[in-house]
Amino acid sequence: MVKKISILGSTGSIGTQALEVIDSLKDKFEVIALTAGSNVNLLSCQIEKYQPKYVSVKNSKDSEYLSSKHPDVKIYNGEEGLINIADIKEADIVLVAVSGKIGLKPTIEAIKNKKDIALANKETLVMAGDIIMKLAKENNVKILPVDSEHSAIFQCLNNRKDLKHLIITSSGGPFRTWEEDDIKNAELKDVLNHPRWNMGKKITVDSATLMNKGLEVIEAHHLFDVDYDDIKVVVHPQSYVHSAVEYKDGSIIAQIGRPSMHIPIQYALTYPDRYEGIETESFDFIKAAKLEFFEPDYKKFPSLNLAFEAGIKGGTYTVCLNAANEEAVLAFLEGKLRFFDIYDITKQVFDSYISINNPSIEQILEEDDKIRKQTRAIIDRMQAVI
Ligand code: MN3
Repeated sequence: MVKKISILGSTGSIGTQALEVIDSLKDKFEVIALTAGSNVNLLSCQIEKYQPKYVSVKNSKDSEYLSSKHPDVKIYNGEEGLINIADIKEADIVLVAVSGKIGLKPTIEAIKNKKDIALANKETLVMAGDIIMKLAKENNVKILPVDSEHSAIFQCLNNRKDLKHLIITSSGGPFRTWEEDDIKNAELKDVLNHPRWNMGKKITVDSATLMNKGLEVIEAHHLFDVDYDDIKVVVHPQSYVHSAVEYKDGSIIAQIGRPSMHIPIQYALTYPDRYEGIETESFDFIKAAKLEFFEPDYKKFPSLNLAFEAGIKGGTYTVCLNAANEEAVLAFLEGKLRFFDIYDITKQVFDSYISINNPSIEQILEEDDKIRKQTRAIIDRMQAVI
């Protein structure tokens, strides 16, 4: 059977790698829709190559341009365009690979339309995990994780009722072996020099603070319905063990492989089947030789603790964590903040935050807006002082 796929965010890191996976499995997929932000040139090339029926871009000027270039394709724009794409009846699966809160509403729409979701967007579960998982259950929709750690757990977890722990691995990021004082003064180029994974800039900064791991803990809590007390983070610099589950009887099942995003992306798209795709070279246990595991250093990387705290507190605390952190990361990428300010500002906003219990999607988005404004105001005041 050919699976019809819509890709939200086709020009980003996950989107382009998903299309590489699809290239290697041509007879398995038909690309029905593509969406992108503002990378119109790449999107136009993708339209030519994959001939989707539907496309959406961020602004109307770009959609007019693309319509003139590709008159046979229905081209939408804006947030509404993304919702229209999520609504397409023909699609079997929707890959949500946009980054940021823009992914939230289209994901909900696609779930309501009973489309399986390959989920690469972190914000969806961090901001609205309770709502999303409940909706998926009601609509009998599968949420297939794309992130390597969650894909690993998904592959290992065949017996939820006898689960004891989730073990989420972390490479430790670029500062694993650095001294605390050196980390405080780390520069952008040090931060962007991730040892194992090649990713977008925002997530690379999050990997350096270990906030990325914290957000992944929150995602795992929702995806697999596991208490925070039963989620352990283990630093594993080689990144071969992508995560593991421990059962009541003491058995631990881990998913192991070379660090490549193609494998988890492919599994989310082809689930429950497996095919020979791009990554044909086997993992070599002998060459790998050494697998190391360490306890995370919560003192050097306090963001990880803050994420656990937000998750345990629940409500809109995770919305606060996510929004404040993202604004601080963006300011760091713009050269407005030092590396350690990212945590300090996030913590400051978080500590003064009052959460809403059982929020609606509208409330979540309102809180997100409010927290971002507040965070930016703090950052601007710091600029004024400097
Ligand atoms: Mn990950």
